[in-house]
Amino acid sequence: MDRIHIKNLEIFAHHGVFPEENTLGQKFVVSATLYTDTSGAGRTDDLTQSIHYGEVSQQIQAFVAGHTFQLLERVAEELAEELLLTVPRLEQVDLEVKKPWAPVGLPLETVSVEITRGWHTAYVALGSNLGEREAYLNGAVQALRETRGCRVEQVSAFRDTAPYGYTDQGEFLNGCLRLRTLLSPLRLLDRLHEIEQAAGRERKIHWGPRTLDLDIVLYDDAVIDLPELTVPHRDMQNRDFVLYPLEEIAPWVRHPVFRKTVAELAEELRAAGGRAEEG
Ligand code: A4P
Ligand code: MG
Repeated sequence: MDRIHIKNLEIFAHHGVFPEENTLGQKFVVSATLYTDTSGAGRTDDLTQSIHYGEVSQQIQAFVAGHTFQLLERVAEELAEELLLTVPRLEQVDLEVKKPWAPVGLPLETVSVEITRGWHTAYVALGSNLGEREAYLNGAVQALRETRGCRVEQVSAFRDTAPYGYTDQGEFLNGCLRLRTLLSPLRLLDRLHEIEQAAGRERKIHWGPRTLDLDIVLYDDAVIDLPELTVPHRDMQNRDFVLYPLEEIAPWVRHPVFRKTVAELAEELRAAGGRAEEG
């Protein structure tokens, strides 16, 4: 993607772990690379189709001078989030925060922290088969809309589905949504668990009845294999109640392991009779 650079912006501010740093202050030097599509502005000469580096420089200055944190890591993290939440068209940012006068007691040129943060696209499957099922699913969509760093872009229709796996339970209502998010996969999972808890979710029977189940189906092209998180969802290719709503909002998205589109996976499942057992 195209990039706009702001290099070595000097800012007097008060970050540091020593109390003297917080009172006296010192020089910080910030560099930012802003990722955005500049081609529209490139063709039209219209600044509103790009990012105004002057305004962003002012914003960086005001933010870094206007807060007091202990760690450079925190300065960088908070500043990246502020920029990504407020600067239109900003997809990703690389930030380096340098502290040339860091009180290290040795003749070094500078210390710095450098991070990359950006917007990601995740697909979340929603399910409920207890109580007011539709209200639980709508509540989850609303909770995600209200989550800082989350933008719900599209929600599929909700459909009734027969229980899969443990079949001695009521019908499910299932759907799927597309999310733009600043949250990492594990932070998104934590947030989904919080929303499930708030909906009165109790974990009793594996695959058993639940007021609300929220699963991360896809997260960018990420392939994640951790004890607490598997992405893409390990069984999505066998689940009509995941694939069909997903197909409605993202038929062209490609499974990063099978290298097939969602529409292709859905077609294969239909050809196999609509539902397979866990593979
Ligand atoms: N976990 C791992 N990967 C993920 C992921 N991609 N997204 C971990 C979300 N969580 C993930 O899940 C257990 C643990 O899986 C989580 O703590 C998380 O760390 P859980 O929701 O606590 O327990 P569960 O739901 O009973 O087990 P499981 O295996 O997640 O069940 P599923 O796969 O969610 O299936 N039939 C129909 N028609 N519709 C349904 O929605 N859902 C299920 C539950 C069964 N049958 C169904 C439906
Ligand atoms: Mg689950």
